[in-house]
Amino acid sequence: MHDQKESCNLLKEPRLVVRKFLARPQHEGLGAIVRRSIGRFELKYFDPFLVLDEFSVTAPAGFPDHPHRGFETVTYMLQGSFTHEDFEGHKGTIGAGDLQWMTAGRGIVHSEMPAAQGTQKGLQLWINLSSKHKMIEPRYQEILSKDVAEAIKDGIKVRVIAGEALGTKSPIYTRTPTMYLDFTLKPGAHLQQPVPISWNAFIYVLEGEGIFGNTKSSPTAAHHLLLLGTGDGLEVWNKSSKPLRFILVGGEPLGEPLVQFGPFVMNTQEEIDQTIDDFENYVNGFEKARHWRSESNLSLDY
Ligand code: FJE
Ligand code: FE
Repeated sequence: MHDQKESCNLLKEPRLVVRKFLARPQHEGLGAIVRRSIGRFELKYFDPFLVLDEFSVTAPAGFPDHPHRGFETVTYMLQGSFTHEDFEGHKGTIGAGDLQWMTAGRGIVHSEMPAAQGTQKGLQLWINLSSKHKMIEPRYQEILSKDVAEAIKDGIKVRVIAGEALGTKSPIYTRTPTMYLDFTLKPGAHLQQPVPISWNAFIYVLEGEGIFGNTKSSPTAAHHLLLLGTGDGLEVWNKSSKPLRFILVGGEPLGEPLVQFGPFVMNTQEEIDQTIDDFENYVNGFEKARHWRSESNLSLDY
């Protein structure tokens, strides 16, 4: 093998950027600020992804008691810490670099509130579940920062939240097949990352500036979402003088009808009506919501 670095092309058909969005700050929850990229008016759904929020929250703001049904939420902390509590008594705090992969399935009611002074920052991604999995038992997968799979090579660092990169695998089980990679590229670094050909995939830039898809394209800065076209993977260059950090997320599209009512995501209007009924009557997975309020909610003095 000679001159492998230049001539070895891992990808046959690199994906190009087909749409670009800047996620501007908006209010959500109770006084919280989110930059919503997927899930906003112009991009209601990017199958199987329902919402991508980059959140920035300072106490007493937060996301007090609310339900979910029919999808998964993935919370990945970037700064500070958050406490979550649910109606089954599941409670915990996640800090910078930690990850909570929550399969809401048939129903979760929980609160998500700041656990520290200052500003808590992170990403929350909502992944849809297929019709046959919407009513499964709720499940949590939690990984502390020190246990997140990492690999470093040729100026590239990757934290493997889900899927596989640079020969390193995540232990997370993704009910809807998903990959979620947190990349940091040093100045001058060049990445080639395979992505399954039939999957939808996007980039969200966290820090610095990168060239995505085509070496001649213009740089993209933080808080931008890039939707990728078809192909077998992604090429990225850091031609700047600062580190570049972004997430690459891909998922197998479900190709099913979708009816969403806030935090309930089902396939038909009948199922949404049923869900509202279940929630209001504390049945079919919402039994424990009847007498439950989170500690954070109880301590609010009103
Ligand atoms: C929610 C309003 C909400 N983005 N990012 C309505 F704010 C929420 C919600 C969140 C959320 C929570 C965290 Cl920790 C981070 C978020 C929205 O909790 F689920 C509905 N239905
Ligand atoms: Fe929630």
